[in-house]
Amino acid sequence: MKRIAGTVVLTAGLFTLAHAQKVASPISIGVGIARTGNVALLGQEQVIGAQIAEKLINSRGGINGTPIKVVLQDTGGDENGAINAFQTLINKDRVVAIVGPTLSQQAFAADPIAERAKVPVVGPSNTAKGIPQIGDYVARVSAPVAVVAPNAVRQALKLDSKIKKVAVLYAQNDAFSVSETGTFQETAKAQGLDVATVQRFQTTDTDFTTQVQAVLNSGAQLVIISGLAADGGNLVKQLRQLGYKGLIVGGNGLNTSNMFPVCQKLCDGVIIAQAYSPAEPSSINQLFVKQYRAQYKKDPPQFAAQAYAGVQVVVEALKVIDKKKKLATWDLADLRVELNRQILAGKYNTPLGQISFDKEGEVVQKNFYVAQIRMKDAKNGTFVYLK
Ligand code: 1QQ
Repeated sequence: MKRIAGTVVLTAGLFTLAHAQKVASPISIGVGIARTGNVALLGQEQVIGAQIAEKLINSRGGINGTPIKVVLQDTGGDENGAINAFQTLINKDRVVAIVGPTLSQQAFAADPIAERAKVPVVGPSNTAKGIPQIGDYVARVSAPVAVVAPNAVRQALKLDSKIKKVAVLYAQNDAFSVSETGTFQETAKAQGLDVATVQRFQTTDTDFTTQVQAVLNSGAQLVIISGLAADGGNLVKQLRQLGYKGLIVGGNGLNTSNMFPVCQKLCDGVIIAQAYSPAEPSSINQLFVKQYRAQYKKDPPQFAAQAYAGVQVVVEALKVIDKKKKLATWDLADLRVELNRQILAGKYNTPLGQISFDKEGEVVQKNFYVAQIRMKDAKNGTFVYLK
């Protein structure tokens, strides 16, 4: 309580509505991803995926006739940004669930906020080990690096069976990169390769001369990078500029054409495993591809497809709940709890193919792929899917 000019003024907090909050139409689904900073190189594709989902789902009747609204909050690239975005989505926007954040590094900080508030989180791109185990309310549609990343190494060996020595580099300040390099190093050893050097860097680094020199000195015939798009792109560029000629495997953080302006023509040849293929024949994927192509004149990338799948999973779970008891009659807190249960129980035909979740919220997905970057010129390139 404050006293102003002799009058008692109650602080705003005391006026907070004590009665339960109902669920409003349109149904608000939170999307908390990076729209600014370097991590937006990855997050931009997620915004597109979520927006296409909103449009397509509403054009097909929303949730049994009730439209959805995708509420975007920018997480920026760090933990605090993700925590703030999650708090806004939960308390101010009052979303039923959150699709986000962009990085595992952010998920380990922000997901516990949603967990405590009992708000379901569907990770659209968090691939580090341990994400679903953050809590009961945390699931992901992004297959873990432990499953996805080995495919890229096996593909590199298919392209060049003479590879014996590999150099591994990773961003030591990023949880996903640390997790992914663990998988890459185990895979290399399991394939009988000699890990000749392991080099560390920061996602904020721009100069990689020391690391590249170590790679060149090691005599590596394959370089494997776990980092994010800006640092990863610069590292690829400097490897080539300083004379490295062998194959390069990039991890999931390099999995975007938004890296092309960084390494330009020198991006050519980078091999990256994929949890999505535009060629996936399901009708929902073909619809998604059509929408994406109509707007962007190219095939959709993995991060857009995964964000689409994240929104879709929430919507389909809501449809099931709504059929039993109309969403408008639910208490928001109760609906969030029921929605979490239903998300984990369902099977979904998504652009990623058919997916479901195990009881911890880990995605169960069948098909994985490997693509190689092909640059036409300094600006334009494509991800060519390999057999
Ligand atoms: C993670 C990732 C990122 C590179 C995706 C954007 O896989 O942080 O888990």
